[in-house]
Amino acid sequence: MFESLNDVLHNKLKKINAKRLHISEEFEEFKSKDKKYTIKNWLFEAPSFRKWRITQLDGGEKIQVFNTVAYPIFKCEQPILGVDILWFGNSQKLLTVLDYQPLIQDNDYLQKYCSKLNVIKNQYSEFNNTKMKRIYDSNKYFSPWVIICRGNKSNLDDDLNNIFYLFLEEYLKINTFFSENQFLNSKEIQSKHFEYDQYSADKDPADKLFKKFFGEEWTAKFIRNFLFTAN
Ligand code: BLA
Repeated sequence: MFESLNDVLHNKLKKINAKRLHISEEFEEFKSKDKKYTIKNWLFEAPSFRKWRITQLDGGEKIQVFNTVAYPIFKCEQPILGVDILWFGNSQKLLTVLDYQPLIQDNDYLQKYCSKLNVIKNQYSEFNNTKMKRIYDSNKYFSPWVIICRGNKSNLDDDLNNIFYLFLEEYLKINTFFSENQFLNSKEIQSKHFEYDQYSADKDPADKLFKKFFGEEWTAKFIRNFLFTAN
C-alpha cells in the first residue's frame, strides 16, 4: 500500500537531482521472523537536502505505514519535512500527519515557512484537524497548521494522494523561493536538527511496533542508525 505516494516522492526526488545512497542490507529490507511484516527503506541526498529518508512498512491487513523525513542542508533554515501515514486495516482507520516541522516557534518564522499548510488543509476538511493526543508536544517541532487526519477508507482513496502531492510541491517551493536565512545561522540549524532527532527518538511511538515485529536488537539499531541518527 501507499505505492502511489512512494512513486510521487521518488519522481520528485529525481527532479531535484537527489542521489540514492547505499544503506545496510538489514535496513534496505527486513522481514519479521513469521514473514508477516516487511519494512523497506530508502535514503537520498540532494543539493538542498543533506538527508531524505523513506520508510514503508507492509503488515498486510493489519498495518501499512508510509513515513518520510527530509532534512535540509545546514545552510538552510527551512523546516524539516515530516510525514507519518498509517492505515490500520482491521479497524479501517487512517492516521496521517503531515507537517513542515519548524526549527523554532517564532511567529514570523512560522508565517514565512509553514503557513502554506493552512491553505492546503483548508481545501480538505477531513484533514483539518490539529489536535494531537499527548504523545508529542504540539509546540515542539510541530507547526500550528500540522495536517492531521484521523479518517477512514474514503479519505485514503479520495484525498490522500492529492494532499500529499500539494504538500510536497509547496515544500519544495520554499526551498527555491527563500535562499537567505533570516532567523538562524548554520550552527544553530545544525543543533536544532540534532535536537529534533533526539526528541523524536525519545517520543516516536513506532518503537513499540518495531520491537514487536522485528525484535529489540534490530529496532535499537534501526532507530539509532537509520531513523534518528543525529548527524
Ligand atoms: C503517531 N506514529 C504514531 C503512532 C504510531 C506511529 C504507531 C500512534 C498511532 C495512534 O495514535 O493511533 C507509527 N511512526 C510510526 C511508524 C513509523 C513512525 C511505524 O515513524 C516508522 C518509521 N511521526 C513521525 C514523523 C512525524 C510523526 C516524521 O515519524 C511528523 C509528521 C508524527 N506520529 C506523529 C504524530 C502522531 C504519530 C504527531 C500522534 C498523532 C496524535 O497525537 O494524534
